[in-house]
Amino acid sequence: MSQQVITPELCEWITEQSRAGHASESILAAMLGSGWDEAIARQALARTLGQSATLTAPPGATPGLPEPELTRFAPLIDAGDRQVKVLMALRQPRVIVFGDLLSDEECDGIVELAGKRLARSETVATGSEGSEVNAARTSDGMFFERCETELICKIESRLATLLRWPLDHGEGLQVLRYSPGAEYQPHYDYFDPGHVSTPSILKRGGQRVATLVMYLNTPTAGGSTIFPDIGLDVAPVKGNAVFFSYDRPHPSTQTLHGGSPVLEGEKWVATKWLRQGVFT
Ligand code: PD2
Ligand code: ZN
Repeated sequence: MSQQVITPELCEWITEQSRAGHASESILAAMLGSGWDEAIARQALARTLGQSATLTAPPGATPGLPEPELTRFAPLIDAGDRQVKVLMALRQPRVIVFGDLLSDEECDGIVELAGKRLARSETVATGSEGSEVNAARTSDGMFFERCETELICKIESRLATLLRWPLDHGEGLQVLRYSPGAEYQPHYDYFDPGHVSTPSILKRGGQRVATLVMYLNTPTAGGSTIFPDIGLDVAPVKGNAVFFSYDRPHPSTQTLHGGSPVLEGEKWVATKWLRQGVFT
């Protein structure tokens, strides 16, 4: 097949298959058998049947979600090499604010390492594959490789213990620097199941299922992490972090969040995104 287009007839056929009781994976298999490109087929499924059609976990995915041990709600959690404070925990959506997750020296060490490699942040391109500079995200950023340095590796091991999620299910740490006026407008961190580039992104460990934003400094004013659906503002405080998880790539998770404009001083954060399976 050359130019493959998602027509109303195709969507109707998918709906019929689904009504007849075929699982989305079998419909996908039938489409691949007829010569459809996998990315387009998955997009057509997502568009017709909704996000749940593309929720299939990759082979070897860890069941459940990252989640710290909070059953006793002790004020401190043992994260292996550090006792981490629990400052706030919301069940639905799951949002937890941690205190003292990183020491001042660790924050300064990450800023020092990342500072030399910053470039204007990009987001997934709106209509095509790849990434692009976006007015909604006016920070500068960079990515570390997983376990790129001893410091990064030590922190990633701590996060794996704290969140009870394997280290190799995490993307490399992303560091962002916001100058005064910079912001990150509200968005979801999961990959949009209807976006053209999502099928290829999902090959590297499946969907994102949780986010941890760690604050590497305390801006003088502004820069809180906001959750508009639930009216929550998290103050950026050096060494603290906000964690949230999402069990499906859908707005009903209420995980819309953003970085409000920095009013005075700079804001530095390190973000760890966790995937369903091994991130390659
Ligand atoms: O810097 C933040 O507060 C922030 C807000 C929203 C970071 C992210 N998203 C992110 O890194 O995904
Ligand atoms: Zn985000």
